[in-house]
Amino acid sequence: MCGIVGYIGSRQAQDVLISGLARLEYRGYDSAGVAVADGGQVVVKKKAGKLANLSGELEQQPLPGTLGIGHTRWATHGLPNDTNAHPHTTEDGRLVIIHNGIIENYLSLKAGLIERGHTFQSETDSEVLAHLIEEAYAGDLEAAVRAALAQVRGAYGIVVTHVDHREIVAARTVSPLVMGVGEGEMFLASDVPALLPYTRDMVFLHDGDMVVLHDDGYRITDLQGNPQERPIDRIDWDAEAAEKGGYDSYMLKEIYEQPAALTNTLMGRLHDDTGEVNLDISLDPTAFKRISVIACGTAYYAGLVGEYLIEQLARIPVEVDVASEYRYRNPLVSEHTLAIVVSQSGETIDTLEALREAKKGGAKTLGIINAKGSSMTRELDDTLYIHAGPEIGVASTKAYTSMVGAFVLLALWLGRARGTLTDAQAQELLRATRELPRLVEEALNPARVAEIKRVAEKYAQARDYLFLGRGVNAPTAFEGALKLKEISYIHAEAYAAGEMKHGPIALIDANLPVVVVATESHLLEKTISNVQEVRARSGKVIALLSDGDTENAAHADDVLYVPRAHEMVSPVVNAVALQLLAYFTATYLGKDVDKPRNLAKSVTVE
Ligand code: HGA
Repeated sequence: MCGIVGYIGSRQAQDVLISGLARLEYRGYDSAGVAVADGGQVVVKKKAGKLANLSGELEQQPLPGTLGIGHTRWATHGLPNDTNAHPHTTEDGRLVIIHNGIIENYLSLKAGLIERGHTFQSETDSEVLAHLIEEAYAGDLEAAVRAALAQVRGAYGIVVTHVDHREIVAARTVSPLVMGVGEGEMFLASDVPALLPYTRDMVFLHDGDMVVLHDDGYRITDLQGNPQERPIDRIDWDAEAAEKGGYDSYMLKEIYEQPAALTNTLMGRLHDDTGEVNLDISLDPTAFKRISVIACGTAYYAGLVGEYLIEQLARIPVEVDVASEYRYRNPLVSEHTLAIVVSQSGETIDTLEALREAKKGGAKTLGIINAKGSSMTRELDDTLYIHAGPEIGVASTKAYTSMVGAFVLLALWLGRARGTLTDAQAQELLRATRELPRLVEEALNPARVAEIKRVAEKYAQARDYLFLGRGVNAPTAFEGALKLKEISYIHAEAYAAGEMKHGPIALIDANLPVVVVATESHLLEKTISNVQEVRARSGKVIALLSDGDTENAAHADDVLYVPRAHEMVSPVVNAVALQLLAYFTATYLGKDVDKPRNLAKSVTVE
């Protein structure tokens, strides 16, 4: 999290910083700040709250200068106020830093610095970096940054400038940094969309890289000063795609992008004539005995769908772990384990560290990931990219359905390779999978969307919600509840429907809307029995039913019809209706769906 932008060249730096930060605001919006260098001075302007607070002031009083650094913050240490906003400076204001990450030993470093006469302005961990660099500075900024970083433990993407140098020095450990290469100008950012309007030539810095940027070039070394070669990748993302494109919010745009995102996930990978799936990965599908899926948040729920699919179709034991638990529970891993990490950004620190834990135990590793060139992709044996395109809305939508799509492909691939699926079964499932983009398109048709909006508004004043689902759609219920919580702040619980009677049934009364995923499935009758149990306690049933199921509609207060899909792929189609339910509830309540409170995307702190 935290958005970082740096610029050196001939443009007005302020313009590049503000436009870049606007594209990164999903990474944090507790405060925003810039520092712009002009001749012999660096001027800092920073403000608590969203970027608009700062950009409004800068419009009135622009900061001239062609070198600058900027930051949007998701606070970890210190309140989200003006003082704790980045950039941070030394006492004399001559050296300026921005930082993404956490300096874990900052308290002891700070105590030492105070003893040696430094005064601190903020409560952040980040400020120690400014003072440490100043202490090590003897005319060579790069050397001073290197010496300071040798003293810190933790995660950082750090960008530094000094009044006496026309250069920017940056370094990363764990937190991401990408460099944009222009003609006579250079850029830095924590993510690609910030730079797309200026350049498509990007260098993804690796863990432990340091870079010095000048107007006409750059030099990469490791933290010890040894030169490093990194390729320049040409990014084919459309800058338009990273913007809202006419929708009210990124989230809504991304919901509507799902047919295209799924097409990209599946493209070139399905061969229905032979029943084969081509994933272009080198993994030996017969070389392991069990699978550990490791992820956080929405990606974790995609992993739960994956567990069901892989166990059903490929008959391999799968367990799914929350990454922050996995990494500290001394997991049982061997060379017969395949660890699958799932992450939109490929930067989620909990998942990255869990991946390292799995590798230590000898596991083979595979990632289901969206962002190319991200940290995880460099440490994995194989990556199955979901190709969903940039996801800016903090609450994941298209990345979720594409992750589930990727698990369908993986389960089929494993099932074929391990002989658990016949040609006929594989062909049927491949056909069903190929249908997904069309079915999701159909799930988004205006009449259905209007009905979801009506139901969302009808129950928008509810204090709590309950979501239920069974089998492969139990995780659909979990993800539906998470989406509602994230963006509308309504308390929502989710349970496997059969589990309701073992506890949560006590919550049911006439004020509780209960969303039941009851689409076509071998468990449908059992799910309908659970619906009856809710009705018997006066709960309000909102049923997700397959098109044409008028019989079961009679048991529900409200029905959201979704296109009929093969049970194994139905979580993709069903998720869309629940995304829209959350979306319309939140917008009706006046919430900012793209920047829900307390949340940020691409969580690079523990
Ligand atoms: N620890 C710093 C930076 C926080 C961060 O990177 N968030 O994602 C702070 O609290 O300002």
